Amino acid sequence: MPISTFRPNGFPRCLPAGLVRWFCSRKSSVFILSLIILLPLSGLLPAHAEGSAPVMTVPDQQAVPGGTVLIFSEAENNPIQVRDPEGDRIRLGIQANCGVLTVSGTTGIDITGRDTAHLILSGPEADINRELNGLRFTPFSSESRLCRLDLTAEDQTEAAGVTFAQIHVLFFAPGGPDLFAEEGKTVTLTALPADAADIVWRQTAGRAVGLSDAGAAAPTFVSPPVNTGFEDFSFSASYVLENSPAAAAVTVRIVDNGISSLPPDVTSFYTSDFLEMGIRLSSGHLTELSALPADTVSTDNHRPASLPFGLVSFVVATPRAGDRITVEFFLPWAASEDEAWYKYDAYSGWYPLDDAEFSDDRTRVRISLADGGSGDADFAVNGRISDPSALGAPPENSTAPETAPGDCGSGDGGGCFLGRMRVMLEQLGK
Ligand SMILES: [Ca+2]
Ligand SMILES: [Ca+2]
Ligand SMILES: [Ca+2]
Repeated sequence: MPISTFRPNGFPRCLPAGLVRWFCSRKSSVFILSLIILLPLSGLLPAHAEGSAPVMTVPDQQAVPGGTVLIFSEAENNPIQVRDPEGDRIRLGIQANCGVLTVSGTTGIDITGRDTAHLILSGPEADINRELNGLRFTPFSSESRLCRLDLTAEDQTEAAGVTFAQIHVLFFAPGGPDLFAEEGKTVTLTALPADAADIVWRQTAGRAVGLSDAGAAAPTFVSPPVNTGFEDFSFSASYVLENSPAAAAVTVRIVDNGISSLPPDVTSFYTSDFLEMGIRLSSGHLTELSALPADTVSTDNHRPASLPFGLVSFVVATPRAGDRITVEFFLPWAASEDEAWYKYDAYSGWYPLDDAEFSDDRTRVRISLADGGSGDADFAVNGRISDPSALGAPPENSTAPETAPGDCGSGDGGGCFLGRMRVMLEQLGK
């Protein structure tokens, strides 16, 4: 599973106090043009012709002390690069929502907006990449906040469309809390030594959040909705180490992810293509949440023709073992009439959830899941529901899967369920 907390650039992998272990999530990603994204803009963009649009490679989320200049470069291990498949001239735009951008200008290519929030570079691919290697981003203030860089790349020679990418930059106030995380992400509290025993975690400040397991060495929670810059959440743990009582404390600062259009009780997050989505539970609490790229599961077995928002994977702690809950997803845009909510498992392949309920405008969808029942990927009555699923369009020229979910048969002693779980978790990289 991608880990979604941040290790600030230049910080040691473990803080001196040993309270928190920082993780970095997966490295550079390539964000390919989405025709669906372009549809609303079709009147503004040139028609697709021969040739291909440029492709960008951007670093994963960045976390740096507020007020410092963030440099994107190969030396800093966070370069931004762009490539056109035909080697055509490129026009690259970068827009920042909370600071200014500049490049050295040594290549002599066309540059507009130096030292502003909207920088545009036009020229040959090699020169643009030379300018990007050392791109400087200076935030307006030293506050803790999440900033966004929106990138667009166009082929200047061919009318081949536009590629989009986005980089999140988490600026944090120096001397602040132990851990920073973005709203709508899985946060792991890793304050304790490996041989700690008799652990009891409790929350000491901030709005109440639910930990995955108050007796675990490294419990998780999903950062709740924040629409006011940031909020702090503090936790303490008592434990026994080598027969002696010990204690630890962690404060986590959750920073607004920039999504404020959803109701206040909806946990918002970005899909793997940076589309805005939300999730709300009828009861229980989220302890893990990940938005995964659509190709995380590559199997073709009844695969939907498209998975426009990628996969959403989450774990819910239910109030009681065996509980049934309703999970409501808030979609980036209205689902079309033929799209359905799909689940995947390695035995049945992809299958639509027949009881998924869409709102009248099809911008929301509700699914019902039971701990230990159909739709719970851990197949156990254990107070946790684990669910990877996605919005999808029906596969072309395909019949429905013959094996319905949860139909392993009553006499298989659980081996079928365990096999399904094992293969599916392997495929999801858990
Ligand atoms: Ca091209
Ligand atoms: Ca927000
Ligand atoms: Ca379960």
